[in-house]
Amino acid sequence: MKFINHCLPLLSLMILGSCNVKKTELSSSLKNSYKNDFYIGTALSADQIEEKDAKVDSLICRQFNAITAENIMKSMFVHPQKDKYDFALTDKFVAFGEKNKMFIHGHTLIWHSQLAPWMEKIKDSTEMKAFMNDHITTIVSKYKGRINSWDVVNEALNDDGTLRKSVFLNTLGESYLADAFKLAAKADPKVDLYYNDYNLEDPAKREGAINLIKKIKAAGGKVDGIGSQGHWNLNSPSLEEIEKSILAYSALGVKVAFTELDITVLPNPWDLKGADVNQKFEGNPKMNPYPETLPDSIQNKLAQRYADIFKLFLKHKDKISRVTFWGVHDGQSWLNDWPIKGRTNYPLLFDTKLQPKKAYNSVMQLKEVKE
Ligand code: 9MR
Repeated sequence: MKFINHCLPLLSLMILGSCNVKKTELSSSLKNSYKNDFYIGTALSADQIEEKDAKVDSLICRQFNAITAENIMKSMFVHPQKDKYDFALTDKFVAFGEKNKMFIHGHTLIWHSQLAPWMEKIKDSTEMKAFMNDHITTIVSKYKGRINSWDVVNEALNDDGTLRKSVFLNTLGESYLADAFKLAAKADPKVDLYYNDYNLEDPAKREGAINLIKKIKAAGGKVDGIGSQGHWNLNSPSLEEIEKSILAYSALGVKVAFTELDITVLPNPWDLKGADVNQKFEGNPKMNPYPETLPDSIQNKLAQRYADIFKLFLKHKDKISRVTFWGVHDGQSWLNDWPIKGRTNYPLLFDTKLQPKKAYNSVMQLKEVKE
């Protein structure tokens, strides 16, 4: 009898074919603790989508109930040639989410970066319109009813709130924004459509984003949410600005998601007066102060920062649909290579050995105290 009881959860998981996570482990997890508040997501690398490492796989399934593809859905990978799409990995990504009953977010349809070389050559409006039409319609239709939300347009704004002079703006003018949202809604009328960007807590960019959403809506586009990326640091943006942004975006009648959350603990070369941001920083130990381990003092600061942020998120949980971390663990973070290559950063809740950090405990404790 004992044996049967012990094995049942595992057996049922094996039958379902989802990740190998014991029920006892599930009870103490981010996704479980926050299940009544908002989705807790993570960005997956190609290897993680392919389930190459069983330990990482089990951590993903245990802790997260929403997924975003960190790179493989970007246009250069999914649409490498004009008449050729490559859905091999995107199919696996969607299957992974379905198998594990996760919320599946598509990132991203219209973005000036990581374009395929053939797209960068598009110079006139007729060709660009044809590209947008084909790209959005093909991808969104393919996953209709299976992908739960899309970043339709990514990073269309400059930091001062004006429109970025991207290849899309240059060829099509402002109308490309509403058109992108219309095309996506036509391909899947039920899927949630987001505008996604970084620095959306800065007052000037916030104003720009508010105007952008209003304009898209006025032109007949369906916008369901704003994705604030949340590539933050230990001191900024301030909680006040984050809160103002949640309130301002939600007042537009859209959902607010934090879509790429991570917190750098390393010095930023742009804060150095007169510094030239280039290779010169490489190999400079001052810019990579914690190559082996993170000192307790900074570990504690990171934990406090995450606690403050999640406390605020919980205060506004009625407005927040999802909080997604940009990666599963510190070892995979893009922040190890940006803005300087080859540093050691500590921006997430799990360390390179997949162990929960103090920051994980502080995020979990917020729920334990209350319940
Ligand atoms: O994390 C992604 C990194 O692996 C890629 O090299 C990079 C290419 O531009 O994109 C990173 O993800 C970005 C995301 O798609 C959009 N917002 C900013 C993210 C960090 O650069």
